[in-house]
Amino acid sequence: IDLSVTWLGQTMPGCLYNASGVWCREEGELEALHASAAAAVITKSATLTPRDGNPEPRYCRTPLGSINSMGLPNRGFDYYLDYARRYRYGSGKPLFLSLSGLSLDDNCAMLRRLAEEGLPAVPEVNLSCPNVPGKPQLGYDFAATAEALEAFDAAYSGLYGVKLPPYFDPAHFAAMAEILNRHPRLAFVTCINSIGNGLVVDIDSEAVVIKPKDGLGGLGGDYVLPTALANVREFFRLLPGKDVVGCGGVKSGREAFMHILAGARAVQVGTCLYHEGPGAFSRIAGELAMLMRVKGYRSLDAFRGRLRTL
Ligand code: RRO
Repeated sequence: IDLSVTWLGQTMPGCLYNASGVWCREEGELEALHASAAAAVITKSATLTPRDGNPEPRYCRTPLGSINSMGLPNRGFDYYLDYARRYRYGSGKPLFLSLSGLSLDDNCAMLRRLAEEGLPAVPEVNLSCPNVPGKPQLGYDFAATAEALEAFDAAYSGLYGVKLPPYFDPAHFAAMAEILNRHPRLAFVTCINSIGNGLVVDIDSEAVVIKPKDGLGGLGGDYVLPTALANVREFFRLLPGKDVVGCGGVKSGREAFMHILAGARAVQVGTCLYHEGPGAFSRIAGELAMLMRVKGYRSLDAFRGRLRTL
């Protein structure tokens, strides 16, 4: 069974890697991902300067997944750029740098720095952080997203991707796709970031479970799988010539299979990785390979996007 994926001009050894934010803030974590069965590595969303993030508790596991309001804690762009300079690209595992500037100027400054260095690392610009108080998710503002993509094109000369928030209406899928399709060097979209501003309530304490924003936070895990699949499917159909990276609710080979059937080129693992650690990648890859064997599929190309309708 062949789980390799060819995209962005290279072939990576599998289809699974981490969702940005999980197990990727520190060099030691990134190296553990690189040493694991993950097929690629993406760094924690970077801002121009380091941030401590929101007050704790800011992450909570729940029976159906997770809620977080981390608030973009990260070591700052220079730390991840330095890691990218030293990364072992020869392993065949691509390195993605997630960028989440607090302004359009900050995002463009980071993209220009990356372009100057000429590194093979690929940017995934985060248009969908739900957790910085006072900063709305850019991906929900279509005019601002259109303006941002024009500026990214001017700042960066290579292929890049964006991390999108979940959308919930066909009119929004169509409007965002029309904007994204104006940009040939936008090579991929990652669907989805957490479902923003959910609220988890604990009955015993009669309280919220995380401190920032009076308990509101981004949902991940089982809660988000159907929403993630819908976003992967719709953008797969609406963005011909671009790749869709599936992210949301993957905890076994079964959900990875669903994402690929919906059209995903590669699949990211967030909440499950947070709870299980990098050993999750070999387990999920093994389960996916077993499911493919049972179904008679020998490569991901044999079923990618071939979801049937009734
Ligand atoms: O750091 C966070 O709070 C965070 C970010 Br930047 C994001 O994009 N998605 C998320 O669930 N949390």
